[in-house]
Amino acid sequence: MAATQKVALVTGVTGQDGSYLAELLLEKGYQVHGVKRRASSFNTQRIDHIYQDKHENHVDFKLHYGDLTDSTNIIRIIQEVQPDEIYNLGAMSHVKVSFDSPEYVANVDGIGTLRILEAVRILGLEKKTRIYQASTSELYGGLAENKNAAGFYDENSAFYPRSPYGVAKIYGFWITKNYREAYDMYACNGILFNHESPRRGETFVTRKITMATAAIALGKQDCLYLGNLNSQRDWGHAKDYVEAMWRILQQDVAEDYVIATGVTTYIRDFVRFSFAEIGIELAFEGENEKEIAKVVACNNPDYQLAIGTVVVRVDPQYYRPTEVDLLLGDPTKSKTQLGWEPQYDLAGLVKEMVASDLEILKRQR
Ligand code: NDP
Ligand code: GDR
Repeated sequence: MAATQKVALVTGVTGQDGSYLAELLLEKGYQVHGVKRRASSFNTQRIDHIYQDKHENHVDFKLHYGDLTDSTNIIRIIQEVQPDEIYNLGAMSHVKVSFDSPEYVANVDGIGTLRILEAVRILGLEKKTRIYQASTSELYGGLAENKNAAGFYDENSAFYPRSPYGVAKIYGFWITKNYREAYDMYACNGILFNHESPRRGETFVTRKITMATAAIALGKQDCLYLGNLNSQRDWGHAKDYVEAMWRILQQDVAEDYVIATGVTTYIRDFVRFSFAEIGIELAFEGENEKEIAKVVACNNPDYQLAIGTVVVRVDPQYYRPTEVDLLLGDPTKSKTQLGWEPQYDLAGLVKEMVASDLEILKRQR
């Protein structure tokens, strides 16, 4: 390792963001250590392309088995790695699933953050190691009265989480801020709004939609069942958002930042945009559980669907006990202070996701 080479530790490296962040840090010349969980089947698909054989002379990407529920393991890894930067991305990140396993999500997403901060303190690395905490727009809970005068959520908006996930993440947010203030640690929250990519987990709504678009086009699926089509999300591209994470840790002063696009879109419209990518025009009709989407035009000779075919239905099993209706973030601070500028818009994101899912499904054929 070169004398000046920076060392980063990434929890959640096998996830969507962890994989893009690891790529970015390697490009920037870092030595990157990732924490992966032991699983009974392979869980490294997103990082296999950057894996380096341990037997090679110079290895910049290393994996460690670990779990955010295990303090001793976290302390040992941090002691061994002596990181300049820790990106705590590991989490049970599915909002709907958090209603089914609320205690687990509190342990991983809430107390897991404390375990990282305490490990750094126990090891006396407070002045060496900078910490990024993956906070989320779910902290705001979509409460209308908490938006700023312009109608956006920003760094000063009040929180009102609406799920066990959001409540666990609010602990992570405050404990990060508290350690910064109490022990003068460089520890920051990135309050990231939804961000997606071809590597998004298949049960999150965008990927579920783009996968189904491809599967329906190729005749592998008849209908896509979704939950609440009326919620609105501020969707960006994960590649842009990991760049913001890195920038947050390169400032002179540790602060918290909102990362968002400033544009919000209905789930229903994401469905429309996704099918439009393969030349299929949809019309929605009906309300609530009875809402459906039908094909009204088919402009692609490769993907012929009969006019009138119902391709989307609502299944209330996907509704959440409490929903976040609308998220819209104000990225002014991150743009001015971090110089962060996203490269993708929603159209580019949808295009890339649909193309990738078509490729994947065609290969499987
Ligand atoms: P993913 O769900 O794709 O990845 C989560 C990662 O955390 C995976 O590597 C997973 O491992 C790991 N993980 C889960 N449980 C544990 C545990 N007990 N100990 C250690 N690691 C664990 O999430 P994203 O990449 O989309 O998100 C990254 C982070 O950013 C998360 O903290 C998420 O809550 C937060 N966030 C995400 C946003 C988004 O829109 N994507 C927006 C705002 C915040 P495995 O692969 O084994 O399951
Ligand atoms: P979210 O993302 O809850 O915002 O959390 P998700 O894609 O799961 O849901 C977005 C919205 O779509 C509605 N929806 C459905 N959602 C899923 N998953 N499946 C469906 O079938 C479906 N139908 C409608 C949901 O009700 C919701 O309103 C994501 C995660 O990445 C979090 O970790 C992160 O913190 C936040 O984004 C910001």
